[in-house]
Amino acid sequence: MIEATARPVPEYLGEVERFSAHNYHPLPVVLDRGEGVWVWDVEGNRYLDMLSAYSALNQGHRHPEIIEAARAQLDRLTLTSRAFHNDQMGPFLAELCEATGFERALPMNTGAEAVETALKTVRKWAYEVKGVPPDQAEIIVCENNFHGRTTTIVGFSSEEQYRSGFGPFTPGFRMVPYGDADALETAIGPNTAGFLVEPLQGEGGVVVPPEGYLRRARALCDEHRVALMADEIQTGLGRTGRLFCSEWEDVRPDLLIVGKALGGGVYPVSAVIADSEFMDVFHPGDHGSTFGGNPLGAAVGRASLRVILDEDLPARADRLGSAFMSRLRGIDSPHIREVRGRGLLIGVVVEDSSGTARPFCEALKERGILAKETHEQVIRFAPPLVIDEETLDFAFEQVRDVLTA
Ligand code: PXG
Repeated sequence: MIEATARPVPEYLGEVERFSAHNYHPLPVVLDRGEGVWVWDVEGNRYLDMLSAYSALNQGHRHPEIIEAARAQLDRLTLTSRAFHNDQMGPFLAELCEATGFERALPMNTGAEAVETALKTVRKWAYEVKGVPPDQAEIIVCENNFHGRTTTIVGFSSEEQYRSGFGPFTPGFRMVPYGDADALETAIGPNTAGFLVEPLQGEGGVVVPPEGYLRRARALCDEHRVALMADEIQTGLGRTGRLFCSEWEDVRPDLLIVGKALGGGVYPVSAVIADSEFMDVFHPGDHGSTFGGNPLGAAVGRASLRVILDEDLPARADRLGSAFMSRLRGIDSPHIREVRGRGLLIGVVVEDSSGTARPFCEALKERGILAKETHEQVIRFAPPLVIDEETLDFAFEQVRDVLTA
């Protein structure tokens, strides 16, 4: 391996401060290597990655099979134009449909693009299939949602910071409280095209909706012919202890939106998956993406999906996550207000004098654990799903010591 010539940490931080837009506030750690659940900084310190790039690293850093698939594809063909076929996209989409039980899939790259694709699909379906009058389609979304950063998507965010300064926004969205099926029922009207929901809100602070919520939402969507869109970009592909979080309530959405871990931590790969009733609204030229379905992304997507299925990562997340969560619930600390989540997507709601979780994340970093607060007061623990018991024990001890110090 070629060792990078490491510079002092302040040089890296100063460079980013000087040349990067200031749209993030990262912990002051500079990483240069990763393997499995571990990452190393430029000084050679090792950390356990408990954030996993917001669940994009479910298979761990540089999973050998994914790296091998990427490498093999790099040596053959990386990008074609969608004006031609490539030999990877078809198998990728077939395997995705096979694994999820849907008829068709539309490949994109980032999560936000997949969400936008789902919104476009549902609007077009509303006009062409459901019969909503032109330009009248409405889409219902939830308070406290996170679906990405495009102007349309932040336009229906309830988070002031995500919206502020970015208007004017796309019309046609209506917001209801998350977890409240009665509010959803009230909001549905004759022009309602779709309902966009996270089966568990990740960015919103690891919020688990009340039992039965998704099932009732499914029933309401059926009753009123509304397309149910499940944003499983963060919750999908094993993270919550099921292949998809909607399975916790035996719900099959009309449109399944996936991203993040579909790229195995190697490459951005996302997709919207649905039956022909929805997907067949698209005709050549209606929608597209330069990179969506490219051979490198498709090869990486195939390997990423295969690893999740072959290693049964959903079952692993279920088993290890339940154990970790009950141990966290057993910590006697005045700082812990609540522990919540599913599988290996766990939020610890904390309270300290400063009112934020960041000091705890900084203390964890000193003990070799990388975690990040979401929504100021929630520490999210979401390690790669390939983590083992022993490493989780180590993580638990550090978390317990930091929260009881
Ligand atoms: N849906 C959900 C549920 C997500 O968590 C997206 C969509 C958007 O995916 P892309 O690939 O477009 O980022 C997410 C992303 C950030 C940030 O700083 C985003 C996420 C998590 C943490 C930070 O924008 N989740």
